[in-house]
Amino acid sequence: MKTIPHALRLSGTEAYNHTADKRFLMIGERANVAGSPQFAKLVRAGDLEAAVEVARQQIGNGANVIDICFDDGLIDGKAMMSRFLQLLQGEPDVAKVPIMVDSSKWEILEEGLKYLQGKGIVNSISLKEGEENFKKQARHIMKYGAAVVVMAFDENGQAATYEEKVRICERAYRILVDEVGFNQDDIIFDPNILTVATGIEEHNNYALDFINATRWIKENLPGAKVSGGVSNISFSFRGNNKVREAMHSAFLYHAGLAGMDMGIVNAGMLEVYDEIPKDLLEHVEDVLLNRRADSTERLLELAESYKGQGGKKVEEDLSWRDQPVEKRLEYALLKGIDKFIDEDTEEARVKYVRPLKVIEGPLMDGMGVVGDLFGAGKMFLPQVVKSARVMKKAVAWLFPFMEADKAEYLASDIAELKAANPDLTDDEALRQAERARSAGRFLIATVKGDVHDIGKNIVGVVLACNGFEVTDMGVMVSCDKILAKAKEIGADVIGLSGLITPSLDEMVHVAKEMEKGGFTVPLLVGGATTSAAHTAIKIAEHYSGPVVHVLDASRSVPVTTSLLSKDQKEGFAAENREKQQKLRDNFLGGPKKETLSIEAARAAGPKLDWASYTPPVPSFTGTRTISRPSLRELAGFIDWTPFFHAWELRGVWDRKANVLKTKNAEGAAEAAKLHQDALGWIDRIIAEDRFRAEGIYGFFPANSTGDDIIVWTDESRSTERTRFHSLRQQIKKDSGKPNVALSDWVSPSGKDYVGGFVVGIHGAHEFADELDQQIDPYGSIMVKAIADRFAEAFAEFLHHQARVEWGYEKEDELTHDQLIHENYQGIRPAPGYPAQPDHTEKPLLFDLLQASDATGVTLTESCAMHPGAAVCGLYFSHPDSHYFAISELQKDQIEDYAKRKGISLQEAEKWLGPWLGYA
Ligand code: B12
Repeated sequence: MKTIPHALRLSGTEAYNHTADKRFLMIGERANVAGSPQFAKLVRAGDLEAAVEVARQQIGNGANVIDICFDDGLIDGKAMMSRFLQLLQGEPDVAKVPIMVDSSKWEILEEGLKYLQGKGIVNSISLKEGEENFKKQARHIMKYGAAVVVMAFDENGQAATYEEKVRICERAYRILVDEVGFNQDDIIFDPNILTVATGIEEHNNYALDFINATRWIKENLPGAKVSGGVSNISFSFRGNNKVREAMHSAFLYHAGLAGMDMGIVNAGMLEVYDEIPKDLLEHVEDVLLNRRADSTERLLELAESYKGQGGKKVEEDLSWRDQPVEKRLEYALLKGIDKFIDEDTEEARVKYVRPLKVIEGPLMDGMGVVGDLFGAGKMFLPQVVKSARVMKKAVAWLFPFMEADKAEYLASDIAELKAANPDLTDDEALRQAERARSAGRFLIATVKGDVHDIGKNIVGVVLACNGFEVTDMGVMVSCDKILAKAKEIGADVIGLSGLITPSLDEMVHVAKEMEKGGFTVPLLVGGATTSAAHTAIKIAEHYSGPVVHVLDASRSVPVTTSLLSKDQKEGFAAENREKQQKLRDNFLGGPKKETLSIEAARAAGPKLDWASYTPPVPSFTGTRTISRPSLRELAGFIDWTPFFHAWELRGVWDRKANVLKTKNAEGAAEAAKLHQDALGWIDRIIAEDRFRAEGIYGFFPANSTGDDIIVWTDESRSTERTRFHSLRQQIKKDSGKPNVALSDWVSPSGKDYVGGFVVGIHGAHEFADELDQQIDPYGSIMVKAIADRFAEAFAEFLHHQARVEWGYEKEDELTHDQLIHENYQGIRPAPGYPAQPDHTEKPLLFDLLQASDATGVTLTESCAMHPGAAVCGLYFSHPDSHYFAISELQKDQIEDYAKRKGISLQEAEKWLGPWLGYA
């Protein structure tokens, strides 16, 4: 009898046998919405013919198998899989090759199996949800006769190390072969190719772990094949194709020697192994094979010389290394170079004998230069934060030496103090000695109920750069914790930060408690929602020490320096008090804007012709959850301008030219660098799966009644499900423009609807914490700033989707630019924004959408959202709807509003404090 040799046997309409004589099996990666934005766009636009063309091109480029994936929050993956596979069957030159149906959702894979012609591959299943599920799925695949990709994942997560990979693959193999009866030739393992050279030590062995696991699988699990997504390996070098291509080829070379059979590969990004320049190959292999402790740094350094140089190497200018150590430290601080910082700091330590002298001497001198240049607008915040990283690293190097030294110098300082004042206790002398050695102790925290910290973190870094000892207590810190800590460390200044209005009340509370507790140290107030006026009128009067509002990080240094300087302190505090008195006088006695009674304001509202208006009807009512949409896709919706503002680079980002439009040419150059860096971070975030985007949106039958919006349980519009409340402008207008409220744009009696949404980006805080531990304040701030951009981008992307579902916008009608600049019909006002400043409308929205269960986004007691990178709001479709601002609210409206909401007047006044037009 003839025996058929073992091989992975696949087919489309034609057979493809991956026999031993065949080389690497190439899986085309471009017909995958997760990996190819172009393919995703075509599919979403319903242009399936062009999408089929993408598959066809893959075959032309040498792919043996086509990977097809529709995992995208906005695509009905199941329906699209069947439709697309059926379409492919009608294209003989495409249908001839085997197909890999790819999804993380079982129901999509199941659907794909029904429509696979010939013998394809299912990508993938795993032990993630336990053995029973795994077996059930494997049996189902076997029934259809397909091969299977098994990811090295189990109930505890993804296999990263060699041991985990081997253990999980062996376990899966034994179940498949021994218990399920799966053909061993049809089993393909994907032991996870993970990114190397990330700067995190645990990642250094990732490539070698994959290669070794491959070898083990091929030697110990008969018939099994090994596959993987190759481009993951090189994500750290995004933007540097020369290095990436070299990494892919070298990786495939070594993984191939170990027995790797196939991979998802972009054939256009492969260098011929033998043609990789020798020094590059050596550095790349050092990284991949983890041959040296400093291989990442060395490759990063070499990579610089291949950037945009068409592969040609340029010599790095190291002439600054010939200067004396003080100048080298200054140069490193100015340029943010940490490559030589340990050796230079050590040299200085030996030279200066005492470690503290190095800090007080060359390091502080260097930071002084940085501070001066920053103050003069010649250095930009991103550069300063990079300098801070170098400073922190130098201090970390000195720390163990300082600990040893501290006891000694303090003892001599204490002796001196006691000689001058024999009555001092030991404790007091120690405290004074420690304090004398610090420029000042600054305690900073984001107040209770608030989760925002980018602004606070920037202030902390900038103050630390200027020699202050900063203790950062993090976010959501209660008043008693702040005050206890201030006492414990002997804080010289307390700084409070807050982004949303409810935080203002918490700041008032802290001021009152400071007064009660007998504090005298200055209180600094900052954050987007704070203002000089509010600080003067509401906070300062409760505390007799100086209370100063600080606009931004640059100003935090001179303010703190003045407040801690013996000579300037009194003068500065007196001037501040005077300014605050003027603000109070203006508020109480200054000219008031003319306002209308709430009745008159309503009468001056817009007159819409509801009788001849037919509201658009959304394609569904109720909610839809969008779980983990592609971050690549969301990145296309990022509005970069606020990102630069967070880094104190003012201007407007031009998306087409990729430049910050600003009069300051140096600022524009810095912004361009920062943007490149941010793109690199986005790649890393995606490659390492750091962020998880979760969102929900929905539409509901609704009608207005006065200034309220009733949301009905169903189309019968008889039972109220919930009610949103809006506030009306009360300032008298001479322009003839109406006094608007959000409810004006919902029909009082027609078949109208409102929508709502909540989106959040999880994972940024955790990643930033990790970076903080690695002494990377730049990375930490960067990651949070990017998460905020993704939250906004997600909100924009979802609003676009909502308008399409609502039927008054087409999928491709507007460009990304138009979307970002809000050139569309309808609005998405967020509770807290100027059109409805009351944050307590958020719990109503969350309840209506059941948003916390669906997205993991929760509300704090101050109605801030957790995680911080989150946005929520309502959708209005009316063509006249627009954004506006509420101010000078009068007591008659607040009384009416409180009644409508079923809360007390005081409660309403508390939440709307800054918008009240009466004292
Ligand atoms: C970007 C942005 C966001 C980002 C997050 C920003 C962040 N992480 O800080 C995202 C998109 C996630 C967001 C969401 C929301 N936002 Co918002 N957002 C902004 C925006 C446009 C810029 C804020 C910013 O990042 N600035 C850059 C940073 C670096 O500046 P900063 O925080 O102000 O800090 C600087 C200074 O204030 C100062 N500083 C800060 N703290 C301290 C502390 C001390 C001691 C000192 C000395 C100095 C200091 O120095 C810092 C560095 O220079 C502002 C509008 C504006 N122009 O300010 C609205 C704004 C802050 N947002 C607002 C609102 C309402 C919201 C939402 C509630 C909307 C919603 N319903 O979804 C949510 C709330 C999110 C949550 N988790 O609860 C309101 C807040 C006002 C209010 N009524 O409460 C604002 C003012 C917009 C507005 N005009 O109404 N927002």
